[in-house]
Amino acid sequence: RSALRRLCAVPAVALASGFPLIARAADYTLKYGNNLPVTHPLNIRAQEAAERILKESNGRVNIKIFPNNQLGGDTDMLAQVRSGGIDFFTPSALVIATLVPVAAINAVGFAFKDYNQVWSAMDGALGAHVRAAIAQRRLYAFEKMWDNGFRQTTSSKAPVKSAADMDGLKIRVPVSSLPISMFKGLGAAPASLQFSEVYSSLQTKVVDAQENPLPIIQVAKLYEVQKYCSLTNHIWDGYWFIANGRMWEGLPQDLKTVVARGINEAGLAQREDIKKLNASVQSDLEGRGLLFNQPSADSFREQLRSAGFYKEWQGRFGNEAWTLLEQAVGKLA
Ligand code: X2X
Repeated sequence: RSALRRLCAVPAVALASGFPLIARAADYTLKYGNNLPVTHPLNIRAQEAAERILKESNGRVNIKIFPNNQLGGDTDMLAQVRSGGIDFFTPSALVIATLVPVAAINAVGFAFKDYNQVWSAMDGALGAHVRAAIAQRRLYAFEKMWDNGFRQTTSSKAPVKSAADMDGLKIRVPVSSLPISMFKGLGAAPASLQFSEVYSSLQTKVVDAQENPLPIIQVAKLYEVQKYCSLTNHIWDGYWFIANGRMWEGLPQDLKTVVARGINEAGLAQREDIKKLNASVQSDLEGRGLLFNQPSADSFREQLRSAGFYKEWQGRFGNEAWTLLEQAVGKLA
């Protein structure tokens, strides 16, 4: 044992004496898990952020990325970031809402009209309200949310042209109560599944439909197992970049500054990537065989109103959060 320890001590001694050939091990080796393929802009920008942070911290902070559900599905990663098994995670607002219910507020059906409304709300008072609620669970949410996008509906059966076409539709939704309630309100038969299960559940016809932003449909190759894409724009969804609270509190202030700057600025660049992608992704997916249609939002909104969806969720989120949402998007119900 002590011989082993002496052996291990050699590099440290060499380092202390300025031995130039041995790289300094990082003070903080931090694990970041996410649910998306490496080709998604979230992973491309996160990789850049990790490289920048390594450099600007002079090698002291080394963030290792585990993409594509390598560490388990969203439910597992949420548990791991709470326990400290991993240090960072990017849950969608829908996913972190299983722990912090008010986080689903940006996903209220047909609330946001466009990205101007989205970013002014999420970078402003509504986002601050959600971040404070996340902090209550001893998780630190970085200031800038990353973009997932406006969610669209795909199916192997038929296009969704109006709310009536949702009737009985077997559609996968994330593990989260808001989309379950919303799709039930629309008359569909939603099933909660983690993203790690989506491709195979569509392939084996456990479900016929799913809903996700176009960039995800592209990078996860969902066009291989779906035929129709209806541009329903029913939910705007984003990713909160969160850190384990104990890890974050223990990080020295100078490193907090480097890490937060790296992550927040990468998030802003990632928003731009999605914006650019949005201009070309539909024609790419058409080329891969998806058939598109663009239904009007009216019948969906009407159906949700008459099902009492908005009233119910106003009650569940509470008046403070609901007022912040309506200040950003106008009256909803
Ligand atoms: O699970 C999904 O559908 C995804 C990838 O959009 C989320 O992370 C919520």
